[in-house]
Amino acid sequence: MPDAPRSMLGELRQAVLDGNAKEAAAATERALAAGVPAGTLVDEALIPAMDEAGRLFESGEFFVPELLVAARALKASQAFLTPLLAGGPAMARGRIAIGTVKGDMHDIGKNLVVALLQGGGFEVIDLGADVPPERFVAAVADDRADIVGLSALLTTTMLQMTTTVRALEAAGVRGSVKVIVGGAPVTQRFADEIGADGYADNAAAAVVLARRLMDAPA
Ligand code: B1M
Repeated sequence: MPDAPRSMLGELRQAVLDGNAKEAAAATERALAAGVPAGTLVDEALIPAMDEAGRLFESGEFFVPELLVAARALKASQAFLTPLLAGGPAMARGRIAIGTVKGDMHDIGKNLVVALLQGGGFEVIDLGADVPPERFVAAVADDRADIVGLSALLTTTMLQMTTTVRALEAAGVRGSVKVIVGGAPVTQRFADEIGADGYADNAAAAVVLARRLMDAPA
């Protein structure tokens, strides 16, 4: 990549880390105008910025307020990128209800998954963050979702994935829906243990997985 776009990625990364929403939006607009693809801005500026914020949090240099303003700056950038990422063909590949599980407020990664699923031709019901199991059940029973997507970023809230799968079983709708799971602490092994139909470790892989599950017999 030429030097100018590379330095633009650095500017965006820094604006997010500084929690400067105005500069994050401006840096995003500059980079897009210079032809840097939206996906590159996500992969090489936004995700590394949040990884760095996580490292600074662990080392005691960042506290929750710094994480919050960094997340707000990231969302200022994401507002420009989401329509570009979601701009794929509307092919109605299937209906996916997705949310971050109960007790978990982290929604940046989930929002990326939503954008790429929309770009991949899925109809997405975005349930938001801190979603109780009964809301996922209703998305299947009432809104007839083909797939339920569960995101979790905390080792503690991963357990809500188990609770949600059990709630789908108890409501008698587990057989009519595929369940996919993801989020930083989640693994394929955990997905297998809780009886999920699939695990994806990033947003692009979630789209591939959802397509594969829609093609598979129920
Ligand atoms: Co929090 N937080 N946080 N946090 N936070 C983490 C997750 C943590 C790892 C930081 C750390 O200690 N290093 C740590 C968790 C430790 C653990 O449980 N193992 C942590 C903690 C401890 C906490 C609090 C408890 C802090 C406190 O209050 N003392 C608190 C909990 C609040 C709650 O949820 N109840 C808390 C709060 C927050 C903020 C609100 C301040 C903010 C979130 C803002 C928001 O999301 N709106 C925040 C942030 C920003 C982070 C870090 C720094 C960044 C997370 C992020 O957005 N990553 C994070 C450290 C880190 O991850 N490096 C951290 C970027 C994002 C693109 O990646 O979400 O992993 P990710 O999504 C990826 C994949 O995982 C995957 O695709 C995405 C894109 O590729 N994916 C899926 C995600 N969902 C998927 C679903 C799928 C498939 C793939 O299918 C359905």
